[in-house]
Amino acid sequence: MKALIIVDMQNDFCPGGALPVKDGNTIVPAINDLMKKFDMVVATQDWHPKDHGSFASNHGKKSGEMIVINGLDQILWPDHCVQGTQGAEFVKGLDVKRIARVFQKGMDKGVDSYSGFFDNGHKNATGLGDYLKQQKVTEVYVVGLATDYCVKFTALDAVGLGFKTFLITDACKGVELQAGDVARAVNEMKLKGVVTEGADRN
Ligand code: VGL
Ligand code: ZN
Repeated sequence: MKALIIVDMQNDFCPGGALPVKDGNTIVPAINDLMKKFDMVVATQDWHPKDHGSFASNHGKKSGEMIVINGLDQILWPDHCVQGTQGAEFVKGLDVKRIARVFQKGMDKGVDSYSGFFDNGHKNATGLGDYLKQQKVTEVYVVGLATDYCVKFTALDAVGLGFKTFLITDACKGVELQAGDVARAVNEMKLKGVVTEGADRN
């Protein structure tokens, strides 16, 4: 069984949002088309409390600065995807009725959670891995936002959990804080066993 994992297709990661990924909204049609080809579609949702430790505003610092939280390096971000806000909602036009289950992440203010499977300290699981295994999923296809953060860590954890893992490159977009971040993320995923392909695969 194959599953499509849609990562963080939320208003705050799209143009006009709090942490916008350039052209983030433009992959919605490609993702909607892909959903029709999968029997199993799941999604992740970044879902932070207002006092989340990844928010620069909670430390009197600027976004982009680095700090250490509970022993883990943390890039500080603008406030984004606050639980229950419009910015945390799935982006308009996404065919949400095809999503079987949504896995929320980033609720613990003391640790960020880029991957849809585990927090950044790999201490707590969201339930996504167990769910996919219960559903007899062996192959996962990862799409969404952002290639160089949540998509990357979701794909790497999928490999670590033993799923055959594909990245559909033209249904992802990256933050690109530093020029080249997306290319580096894709290379790292490939080196660690993720197979990359285009959305026109069949
Ligand atoms: C993300 C930064 C902070 C992402 C989430 O979805 O890639 N990036 N929180
Ligand atoms: Zn976040």
